[in-house]
Amino acid sequence: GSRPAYRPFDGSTRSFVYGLQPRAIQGMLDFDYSCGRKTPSVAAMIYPFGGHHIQKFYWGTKETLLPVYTSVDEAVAKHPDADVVVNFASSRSVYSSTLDILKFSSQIRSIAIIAEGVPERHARELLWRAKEAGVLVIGPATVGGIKPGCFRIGNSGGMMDNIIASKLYRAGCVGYVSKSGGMSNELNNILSLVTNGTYEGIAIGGDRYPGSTFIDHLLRYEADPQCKMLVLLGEVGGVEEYRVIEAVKQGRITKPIVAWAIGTGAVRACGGSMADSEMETADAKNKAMRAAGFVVPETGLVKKGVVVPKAEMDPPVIPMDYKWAQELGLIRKPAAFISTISDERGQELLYAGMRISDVFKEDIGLGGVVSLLWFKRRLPAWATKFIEMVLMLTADHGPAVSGAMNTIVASRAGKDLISSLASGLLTIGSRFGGALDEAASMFSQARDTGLTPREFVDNSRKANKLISGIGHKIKSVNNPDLRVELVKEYVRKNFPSHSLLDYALAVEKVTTAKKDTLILNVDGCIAVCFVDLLRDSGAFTADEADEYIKIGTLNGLFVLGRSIGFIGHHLDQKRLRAPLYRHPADDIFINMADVSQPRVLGRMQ
Ligand code: Q5B
Repeated sequence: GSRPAYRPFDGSTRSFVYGLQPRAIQGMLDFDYSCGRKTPSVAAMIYPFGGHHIQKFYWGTKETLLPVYTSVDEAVAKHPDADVVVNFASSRSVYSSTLDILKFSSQIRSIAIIAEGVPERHARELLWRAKEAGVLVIGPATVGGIKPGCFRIGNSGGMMDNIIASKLYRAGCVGYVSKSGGMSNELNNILSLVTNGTYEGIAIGGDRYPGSTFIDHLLRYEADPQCKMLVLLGEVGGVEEYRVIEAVKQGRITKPIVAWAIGTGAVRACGGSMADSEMETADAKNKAMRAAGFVVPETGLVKKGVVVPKAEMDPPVIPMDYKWAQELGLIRKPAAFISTISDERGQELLYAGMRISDVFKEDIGLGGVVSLLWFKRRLPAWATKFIEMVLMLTADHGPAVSGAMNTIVASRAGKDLISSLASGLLTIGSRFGGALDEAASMFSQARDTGLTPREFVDNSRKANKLISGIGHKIKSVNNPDLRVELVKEYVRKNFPSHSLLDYALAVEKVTTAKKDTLILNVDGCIAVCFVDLLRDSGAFTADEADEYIKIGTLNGLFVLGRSIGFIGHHLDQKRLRAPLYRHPADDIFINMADVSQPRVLGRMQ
């Protein structure tokens, strides 16, 4: 790249993020936007699983797309301008992925390794290989670092409000290096208060073998003319601070340097922060650094003219994330959906307010569940039993009915359960199985308007309208449908009233007198009984009863019941390994006009 070696990140740095880390990437993009960058610092993601795809992110108030590649190879080939990888691979896969990335060291010049718990053996080998290839490694076990106004590694710098408060959207003049990312946030804050802010900050990570150490970064800052002052935040454990002291003594570091080793009360801390000897204690380091002249110069750098104060600029406003704003109670929005029947958000699933455990404790049965989810109320036992009876009665009526046929044909065409079931269900309609709602409405209207059964039949005939719920292809007065008999028997015995059923049976008397197949069929019988239930159970108002008929509830009974049978037919065909069905051509009368010659309309002879 065009950047000098001492400046691995600047305002045009582009990177790859290894691993699926949408939150971290959004954080990097928000940072970029606040810096006034014209292009996002993340060029693409690399994730070996799930195939090549695209993910959406915010870019300020708008949205932008980032590709996800499955290999470093592809990413590098597609984005020759990217020279940094932020590697979020886990401690298990970080070794192999970093080796993979190092293969492209002619393009990738820096790698940040975020994973904690990388085996020391792996860390040391990676470190050695990176050094061979001349690649800068930051980490493992670090958030990475931040270059204000230019580039942010992953989550470095914390939340956006932190970034804005510490003015990290624009460069200051202080380069620092620390171990932990948490302490970096504190340093960013302090530097924004007592200096013109951070020029660059790197957290080298807490492991015993970091890819780069204090001295590596401080020497870069020393070489970088835009960095005017150095800060070192050391820790108890390790001897890296002494290498910095050496460099100051040798005159390799000449810029003013402020340093402190934290942990003066400790001999042991986390990760690499382990004091193995007297030299490694924080006290010893602080003493040595003081002796080497690490102090804040009395005369400020501004006075000396080393730092020329610049006018402050306001960063562009980054919109707050919707979820966050909502959590803070800053915004409200009308919900796009309303739902009133069930709720799974709490500890226990609720059906119309009833806990699922109570559904079983009180043994409300399938009829009880239907009454909760369809009618949002508990119905009396005679009613829920009736619902169950309907589901059982309508569960199947042999393979020859149109819906079962379609299920079977679809199943034999190789379709799956859902497709075959749907194929059967889509056959349910005004002639087959789906006549309940219309039957309920026709019979109740006729009765409510005071028509006698005969007048109702005559009026329908005059209007050329078939009465829904009347007629059957097979069943007749002489071959009665036993399902209908069972329903009638149950209703007569258990319902508080069955006036519409009685009216429908009077209608049946009239129609069967004309033709013995014009019986009150299973759809019609269930429908009129359900109207009796809705109207006279005491559980519904008259308006509610009418509404349930209008919104198509009753066909739901047949659909739900018959789904049991259609699924059975599908499984049956699969079990039988039934081959593809093709209807015999001799069973289809084909009558086709010959239209092979062009026909001219309206030509005068
Ligand atoms: N006529 C059911 O027709 C069927 C009349 C009528 C007045 C009527 C027919 C009909 C209304 C819809 C209905 C549910 C198509 C049926 C079900 C579930 C199932 C199925 C299974 C299962 C039967 C012959 C003569 C004609 C017609 C007159 C017919 N229906 N008049 N009101 N409703 N009903 N569907 O046998 O003078 O000769 O011209 O549409 O309730 O689907 O098991 O199969 O569980 O799966 O083909 O039980 O009734 O009779 O159409 O040749 O009519 O009777 O006008 O008079 P068919 P068509 P005309 S239960």
